[in-house]
Amino acid sequence: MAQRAAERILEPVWFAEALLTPQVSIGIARSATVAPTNLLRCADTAMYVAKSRNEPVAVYEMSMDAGRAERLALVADLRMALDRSPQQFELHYQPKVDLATGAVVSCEALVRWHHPGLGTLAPDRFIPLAEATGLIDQLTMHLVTAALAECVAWHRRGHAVTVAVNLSARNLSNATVIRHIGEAIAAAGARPEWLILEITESSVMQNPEEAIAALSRFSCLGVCLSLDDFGTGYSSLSYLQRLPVHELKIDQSFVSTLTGGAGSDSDSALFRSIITLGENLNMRVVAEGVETKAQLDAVTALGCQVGQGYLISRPLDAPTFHRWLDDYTPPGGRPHLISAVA
Ligand code: G
Ligand code: G
Ligand code: MN
Repeated sequence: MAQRAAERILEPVWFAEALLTPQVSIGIARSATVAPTNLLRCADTAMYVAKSRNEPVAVYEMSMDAGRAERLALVADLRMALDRSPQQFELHYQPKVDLATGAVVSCEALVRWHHPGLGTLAPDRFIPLAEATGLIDQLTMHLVTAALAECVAWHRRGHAVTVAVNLSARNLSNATVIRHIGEAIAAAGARPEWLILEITESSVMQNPEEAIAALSRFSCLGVCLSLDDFGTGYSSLSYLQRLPVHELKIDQSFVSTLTGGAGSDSDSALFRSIITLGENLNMRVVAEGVETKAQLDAVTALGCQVGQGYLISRPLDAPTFHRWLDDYTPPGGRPHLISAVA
């Protein structure tokens, strides 16, 4: 029955001139194997397993509870770390350079969690949990404060480098986050335009009207807004025009297909179109995930203004990034960065 229901739900439907393809996950628990008071909880667990397996239906088994217990323990640790030892969350910084001059203009702050028992966890291990439990607001506010403190230190050392922090879709629906960020900028002695907030295109498009309203309030603070993973989130172009966004970050999947020989293939046609779109909407265009010299030359030749990626540097911890900035050879000393425009 569940299979049949799933097949029916998965059929595409027309709605307001758009063809929608629904997704469905069904969890089943059977009273033969589960106590009546636990039926709903176990069906819920099975439903999440179905989701994670990308299958429409899953039937509860006892082994599924192992993952659930682990998840609950991690949420408890997350809550505790945020309240008592936020220093467990560490930001790494990855530079973004001006492609015409080679100058470092900004960097993206990327969080890691040094978990006391599990070692260092990447963001995809705990950001989704923080989002699902509402802890993401507290985490984001902590990280913005930490990133601003670093940014002020770079400016004191003579490096005019801005800092970008990633926001989750959920952060947009909490007015407290906006107020806190305004206060954090003032408390750090930073200028609002030193802070860039990155939000993925797909999370903006989850609820564009709400996103436009929230981003407008952020924009009033004077911070810079950046549309992350651009090209993968199916933006409606009319919304894009209304978004108070200053920067488009072209998703790295577009950059990785550029193999040099710019202008010859359809990949660079897409890339060029996004750059033209950015120009016409008065947005700065950043290429993410630049890994090779050929990609760097290609994105520069295609008119992209800013580049970020392993070729320039991997994300670095704060002291290493500080030294990297001090040692970075100024433009001209990095001819490979400007070869493509010469
Ligand atoms: O850091 P990594 O290099 O593995 O980043 C993986 C993903 O995690 C990226 O898509 C990045 O946007 C996201 N991410 C990293 N740090 C943060 C953060 O502080 N907040 C949110 N919401 N996402 C983050
Ligand atoms: O989604 P977001 O754009 O915030 O993600 C940044 C992510 O991309 C981080 O996980 C970061 O470590 C990763 N990243 C940064 N530069 C490169 C690169 O040159 N190549 C690849 N494959 N990943 C990169
Ligand atoms: Mn990002």
